[in-house]
Amino acid sequence: MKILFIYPATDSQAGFNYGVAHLAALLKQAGHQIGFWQLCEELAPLPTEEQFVQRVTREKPDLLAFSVVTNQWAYTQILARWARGRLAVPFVIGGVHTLANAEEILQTGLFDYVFRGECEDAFLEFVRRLQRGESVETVPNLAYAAPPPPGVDAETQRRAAGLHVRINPVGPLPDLTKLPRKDYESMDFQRLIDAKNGWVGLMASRGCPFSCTYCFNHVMVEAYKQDLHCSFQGLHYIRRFRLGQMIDEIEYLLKNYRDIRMFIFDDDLFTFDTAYVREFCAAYRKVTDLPFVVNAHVGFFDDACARALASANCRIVKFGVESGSSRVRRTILNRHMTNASIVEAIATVHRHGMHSSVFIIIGFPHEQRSDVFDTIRLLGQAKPGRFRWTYFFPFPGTRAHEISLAGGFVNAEKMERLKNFTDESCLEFGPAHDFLLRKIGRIMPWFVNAHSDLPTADFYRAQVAEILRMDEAQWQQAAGGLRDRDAEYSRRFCEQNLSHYAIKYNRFMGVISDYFLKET
Ligand code: B12
Ligand code: SF4
Repeated sequence: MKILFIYPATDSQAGFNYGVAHLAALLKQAGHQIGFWQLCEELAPLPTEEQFVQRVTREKPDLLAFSVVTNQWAYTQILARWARGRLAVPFVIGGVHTLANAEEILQTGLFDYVFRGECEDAFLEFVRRLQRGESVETVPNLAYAAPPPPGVDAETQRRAAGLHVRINPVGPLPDLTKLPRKDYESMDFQRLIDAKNGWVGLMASRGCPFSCTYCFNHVMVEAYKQDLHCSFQGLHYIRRFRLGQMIDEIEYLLKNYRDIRMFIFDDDLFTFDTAYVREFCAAYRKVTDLPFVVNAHVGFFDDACARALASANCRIVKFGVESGSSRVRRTILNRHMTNASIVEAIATVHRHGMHSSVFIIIGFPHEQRSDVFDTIRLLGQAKPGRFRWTYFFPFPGTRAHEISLAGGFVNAEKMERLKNFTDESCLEFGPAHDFLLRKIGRIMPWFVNAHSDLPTADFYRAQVAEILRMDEAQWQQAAGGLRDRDAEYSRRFCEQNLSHYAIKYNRFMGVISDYFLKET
């Protein structure tokens, strides 16, 4: 069979879809053909309706298979609507969005089959059964609409009473050590490497031991525990690829693709096991000296771990900090760590000569003005190499979504419309806090500089005071020019060799000048 994967990624950075690359590898191994189309402006202009329909019909797939995260759901429906009725093959959808939304997806009538969770085993079985003309009804992880009663067509039933949906339990999580290498060939991988300036993503593990309220991990764990009737331990949620698999993959990439400059390990928690980190780093050093990036956790990071990473040329260690308010972390996010441990983890990275990067979110439900300034003060004190900030976006199905709804913070229209979390918040707090968030969200590095002991702090304190004094009309006039002003101030301070954070690489990243001056 030919399976054409559609990966909508509009208004988003170009990224590698590991999930589909794994599915594709297994399907190919079983003799199927793969097509893959990533719809992302960074790679090519988005197609018109005619162009979309032409290409999907020209490829003559037997299955159209969408891979979807929540912020692509609105666009995915448009694509499916364009193709529906003009391509007489089953429409299948999988990806993180489906886990908590299978019923809603099926009720649109746009998809025949929904897959939930990690689908390596289940999707292969589904395709096998389809090919043999067997019933797919009992395939694990599958959700579908039951056939309407005789004499009623599905569309009539959907409009009248809603489809009757069946959601099968998920099967056990796939054993990563048995998976073949990802299918890079079908993903037009060189184009992705070039679009990402030589940065190549990898994952050495899946799963995370934490259950932060805004993250998909607790949704996955709950669904799997419920369907498989097991405990967290029994689930074996945290799984790793064999070291040999990882090293083979790195060697394969270096041999078959050009211009790779950096590996990024996208594991939720690369530093979960220090012994593994040491082992990995020793093996990595033997095959390449290319720099790499990992995600760590303040609670799983120490001197030994940092030393091992630095010895293998790890360049950047990333931490999810999210908020500098311990109240918000504890009561809204279910993240238990102290500000002192965050400062120490960042200092450890720097002591070992690496660059630190932290994720920051503003606009949490029940957030006060003082919480946002706690975050800014923490950044000013810890001085990470860079910080990436976004507005909070509570994904449906997560506890954070329930908290946001119960508090009456959600603007449903914005939630449906927003494809990224950097332009505006989909929560509403009242005019004063909303206005503050818009100001900080536009030019966060100035606030951090102003709350630091950097030599430029006084200058930025004056700029921040001016911004905080502005009323709506003054803000409207000034906001559009702030990023240019930031670049101009930064140029001036760089000439004088004075440390400061400035917006760099993308419009929601603050980077310390000591780092980007070395890079140029
Ligand atoms: C790497 C990564 C990225 C990469 C690549 C994205 C990608 N699709 O691979 C980049 C950096 C580009 C990225 C960007 C974003 N990401 Co991201 N990302 C991840 C991360 C860390 C790993 C994804 C992964 O590969 N997992 C492992 C694979 C095996 O799982 P999988 O992709 O879910 O695929 C399996 C199943 O879903 C299923 N499946 C998937 N597709 C299909 C299709 C079919 C037909 C079938 C049958 C099954 C199926 O089978 C797969 C194999 O088991 C996850 C967190 C995580 N640990 O999963 C977040 C995550 C997916 N990202 C998230 C978010 C929010 C984003 C951004 C919106 C961030 C932003 N602010 O811009 C963007 C949106 C990207 C877009 N497409 O628009 C959220 C999504 C939440 C949600 N409800 O949608 C996640 C879950 C993180 C989180 N903590 O909640 N991301
Ligand atoms: S630590 Fe990170 S990956 Fe793990 S549950 Fe929390 S947000 Fe998700």
